[in-house]
Amino acid sequence: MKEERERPRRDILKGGLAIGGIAATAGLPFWSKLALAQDETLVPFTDVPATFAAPPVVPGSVHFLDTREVDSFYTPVEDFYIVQHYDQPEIAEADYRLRITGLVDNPTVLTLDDIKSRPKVEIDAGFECGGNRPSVFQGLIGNARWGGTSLRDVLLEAGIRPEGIEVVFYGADKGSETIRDTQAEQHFGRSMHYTDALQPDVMLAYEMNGEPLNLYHGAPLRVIVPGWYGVANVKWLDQIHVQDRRYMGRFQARDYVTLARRDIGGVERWEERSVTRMRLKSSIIRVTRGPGGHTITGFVLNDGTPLRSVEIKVDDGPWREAEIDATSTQYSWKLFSYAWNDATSGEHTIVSRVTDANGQVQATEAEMPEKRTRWENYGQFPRTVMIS
Ligand SMILES: Nc1nc2c(c(=O)[nH]1)N[C@H]1C(S)=C(S)[C@@H](COP(=O)(O)O)O[C@H]1N2
Ligand SMILES: [Mo]
Repeated sequence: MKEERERPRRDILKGGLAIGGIAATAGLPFWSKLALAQDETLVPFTDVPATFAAPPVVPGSVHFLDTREVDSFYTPVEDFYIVQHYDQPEIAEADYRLRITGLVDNPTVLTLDDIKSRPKVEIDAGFECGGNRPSVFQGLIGNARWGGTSLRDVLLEAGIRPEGIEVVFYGADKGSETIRDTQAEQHFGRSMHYTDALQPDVMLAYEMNGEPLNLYHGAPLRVIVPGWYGVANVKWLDQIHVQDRRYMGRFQARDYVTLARRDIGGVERWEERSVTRMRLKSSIIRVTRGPGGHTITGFVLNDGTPLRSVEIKVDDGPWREAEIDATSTQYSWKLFSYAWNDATSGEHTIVSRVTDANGQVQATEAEMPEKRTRWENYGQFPRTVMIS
């Protein structure tokens, strides 16, 4: 628990630059190099069609960001991607209730004030939609500082009974689902094994980058599971239910399910597996040109395992090490930059790969197990740029 609220770093950065008036970026922290200086320009990707544009934030629809424009450690709330599968319910704070039900010793109903009066925690967490992919140039991403309270403490007070193994999170948003010939109204729901739900970093968040959570991101309360794909972060949370068996809702058991060829105890099978922890992934998102040369920037997301390196390859050249933002935290995204000082004019293919502290290396798409669904796209993502 943090005693004092820290301001998001981008605010500090703005203030610092205004007062300091520092001209060069040398000596400044990594993230301050991201904002384009006057003498810097974006180098065009030739793999991005001229017509490509990030959709505006419109009520009820999906939004992804233009990753070429990422220029801060914290994604501004107005740029952060938005995904939901049903409606966007508007919940009056005064009417809000969080029900904790099922196999608990103390079933509870909490108001927003009850939740806010609990000890506050803040955590930097970046995540991507499990459906993030090259066709949107990885725009279903964001990194924010989340403020809220510990889910673990709430669950411990409710007292999960010995037979309670599955913790289900329900959102207030609803839609109609058809299963065979039956139609039923359903609320968005996701579940976790109780050992995952009791991990100390899982939180009930009511703030994003120091502001109250807005409608699009799940006001007034959502789950944040650091290190997991976005789908775990249930928005408009209004019930937590503990049960003694698997939850079978659509977004747990049928959708957000990866179908991939795997070795199952020595037998090769098509395995269906729910999207959970983020897989080790890096991607290049922008190239800039300044007086000193070119800079390649990208991001890394994973489950929180420390990283060993990020490397860049230009055309058929060797892998060369990039610099990882040293101020990144365990569950934030990790931005990286590479000083591409020997760029020659013409079109080039550039790609990144990340290696974690366990020696796991981000593979190429061709090296990965055969996969039949769009979920969990984490192979290397080659980009093409034109150097003038
Ligand atoms: N209640 C509810 N929560 C939800 C969803 C939803 O449809 N309903 N979508 C999930 C998915 S698939 C993602 S990727 C994230 C997106 O969170 P964001 O819109 O704040 O970026 O929310 C998750 N939480
Ligand atoms: Mo998602």
